[in-house]
Amino acid sequence: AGNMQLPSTSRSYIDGRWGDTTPLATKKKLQSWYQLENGDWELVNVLSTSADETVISIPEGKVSRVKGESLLPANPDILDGVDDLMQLSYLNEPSVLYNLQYRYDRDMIYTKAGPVLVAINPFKKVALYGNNFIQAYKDKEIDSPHVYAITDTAMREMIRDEVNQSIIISGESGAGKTETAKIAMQYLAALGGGSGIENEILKTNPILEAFGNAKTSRNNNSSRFGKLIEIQFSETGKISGARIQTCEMIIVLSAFSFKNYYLKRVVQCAKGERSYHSFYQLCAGAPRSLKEKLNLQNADDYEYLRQTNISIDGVDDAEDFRIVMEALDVVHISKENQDNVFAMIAAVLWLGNISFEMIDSENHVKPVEGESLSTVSKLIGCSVEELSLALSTRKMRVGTDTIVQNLTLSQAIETRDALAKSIYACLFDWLVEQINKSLSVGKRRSGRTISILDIYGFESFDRNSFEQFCINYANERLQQHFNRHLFKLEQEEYIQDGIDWAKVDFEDNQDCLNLFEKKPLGLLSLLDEESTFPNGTDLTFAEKLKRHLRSNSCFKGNRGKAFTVSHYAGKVTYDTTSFLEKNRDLLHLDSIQLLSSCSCQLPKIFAASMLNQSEKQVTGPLHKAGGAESQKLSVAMKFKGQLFQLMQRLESTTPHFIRCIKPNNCQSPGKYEQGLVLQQLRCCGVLEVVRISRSGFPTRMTHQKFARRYGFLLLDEVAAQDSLSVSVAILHQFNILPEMYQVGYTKLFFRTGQIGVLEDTRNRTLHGILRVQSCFRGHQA
Ligand code: AOV
Ligand code: MG
Repeated sequence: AGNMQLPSTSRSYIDGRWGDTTPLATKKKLQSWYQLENGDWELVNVLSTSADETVISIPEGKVSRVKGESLLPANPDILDGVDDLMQLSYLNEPSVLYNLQYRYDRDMIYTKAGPVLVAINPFKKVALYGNNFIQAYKDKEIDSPHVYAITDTAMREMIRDEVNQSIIISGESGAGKTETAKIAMQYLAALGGGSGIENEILKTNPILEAFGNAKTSRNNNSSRFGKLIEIQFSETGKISGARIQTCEMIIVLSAFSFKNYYLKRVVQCAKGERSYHSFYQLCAGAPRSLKEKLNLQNADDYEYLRQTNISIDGVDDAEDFRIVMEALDVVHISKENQDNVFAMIAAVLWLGNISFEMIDSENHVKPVEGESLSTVSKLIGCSVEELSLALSTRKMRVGTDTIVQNLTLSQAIETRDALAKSIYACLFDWLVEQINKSLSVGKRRSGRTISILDIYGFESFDRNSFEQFCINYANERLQQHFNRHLFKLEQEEYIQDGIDWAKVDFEDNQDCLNLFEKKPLGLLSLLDEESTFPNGTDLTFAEKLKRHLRSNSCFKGNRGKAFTVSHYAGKVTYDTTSFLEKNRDLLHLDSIQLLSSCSCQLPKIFAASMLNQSEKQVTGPLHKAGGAESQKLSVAMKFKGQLFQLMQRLESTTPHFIRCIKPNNCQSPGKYEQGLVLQQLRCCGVLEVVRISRSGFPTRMTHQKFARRYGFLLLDEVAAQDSLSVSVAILHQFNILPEMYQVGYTKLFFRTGQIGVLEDTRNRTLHGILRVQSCFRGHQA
């Protein structure tokens, strides 16, 4: 069979060009990278090299003598700004950094790293989007890396392989994930357009952002929830590519909201941050009639909001409110329901203004009667007395008796804030549910889907709490998904198919995941156990961890209440302060009962969903002796459950990865900080991916599929009709170079880019055939 590659051929695909760490002294290259004291790399000219020193000239003309090892080879000028890092001859860190910066300086914010798209946040408008670009990417007139391009690939693969796709977007806070997700949605909306649903899909963004985003110190529009948007397409013909316009789109949103702890910002904000946009938008933008109906004041009249700056530079909350209202119309949220939503926001704000007064010498309190109390009761639909009672007492069951206990000031404030947070949390979930209902009304649930995941990236701060603990755990799982997909599966598949492939080591983070998930001695189990102990404290929790997890290599106990986890992206030290409280997520039963007795519709729905949740998890907290609190599933366990569901959904898809990079910490355009970028590239495994992808065969197809797909392009009859022979004949006819592919037992393996040539020919030929057929039909008629 000619020059067919036999599976047993022994070759090393890691060519000599991986000389990243080869000391320069052994090379003849004239330009190299020299690391400055601040850690940045600079391009220098090499004047001479000898066995123990190298003479270089730095751009300002200074000449230095340095050790050969301190230099790394630079790529030739001709490779400046290549659009796939895989094309670089030298893949050392400075070369990658330089290439990305070269492009970034020219507003080319997207670069491929093998199969992964790297996106660097421009922090300004760049002329890369809109209908002309969408059309150009669709018609393949442009092939430079872009969110549009990767989305187009997902679309084509969905149709070609009949497999669901996912676009997984990750990166640090402020790196551009949410914007990137919107750009991908824009592309899908444009391609799947026609039915009007595409506009509805896009309008979900301003709504979700109003209710789920807030200003943080790192991002003025930071998403405080993760979201998975599943867009459904109707069945399409088997012929790929052409007819995607007819696709019907249905959106299924899953918002992974971080209930309790992120909701803290409803009632309390840190310096330089703000609560959720929706509060400020309502105060600034509500029309007069709505203002009167809700007894709305200015934002700085509300205790929950006045703790920090009310406005954000360059943001017009009143205008944004109009956009949200319009969007609510577009996604068919009725005017009545819109008013209900606004009433709930106002109720939360007014709750914060309720203050308390002493009623006895034992520190017991009751709410001060007045505007705040009466407005809240009106907004949720209960009497002032009922509200007052719910905020100042707690019913306890002792045996068969119920006793009423008065609350102290701190208990009352905690009860009030917990109620505010739960109302807001329920409101967000309810809204997502309404949007989902409205967007999938009467639509078929068959066909394939593309899911877009926009989820908080790895976080490591000076002080890390329960929030970071959960977020980083989620990222650990996603990283495993990424690793598995790109490295493990790849390698296993080569081996399984008899392809000889130099083994490549890759980071496996299973140990760290075990640290979190192992039962009964893992971080999550131990946290839950301690949360249920009445005497458990943050300190006893920390001590427990140190006692049981000492032997795990990813764990280190620190002094006092802290512990350190070695994550794939680096070490993070967590402070256990408030861990137990945040994990318990208690809401007083009295508050739920209050909501369920309200005459307004939403509070009743919220109460039902809270009860539903708690009853499912713990049998009858209502009937337990002394059970005055509704014990829900712990936050960490709920989070783990959601995460597993998410991973399960992703497992069955072909993933496409976009890694967003933040070039500076000041949200300003044009500033590219090498150190910051490098750290992120390392965190998300981009460098590793390039190395592995280039040395392997990322594209693969079964013999059958290959023969079926391209067989009709064969010019000569093939003697044997089995798919292997047909495949080999195709490879020959198209002169695919032997080093560009391998033939396995069941599959063909190709190096990056090879299958594109065949696909183009196939598409051109198919279009030719279709044109001939339609001419022929026209002729007949
Ligand atoms: P994030 O989603 O990754 O952070 P965003 O998508 O909100 O980050 O981006 C932060 C800001 O960067 C946006 O508000 C824009 O001003 C700017 N930006 C991002 N991408 C682009 C782009 N392609 N073109 C122009 N500006 C852009 V967080 O949600 O905080 O993790 O929780
Ligand atoms: Mg975001």
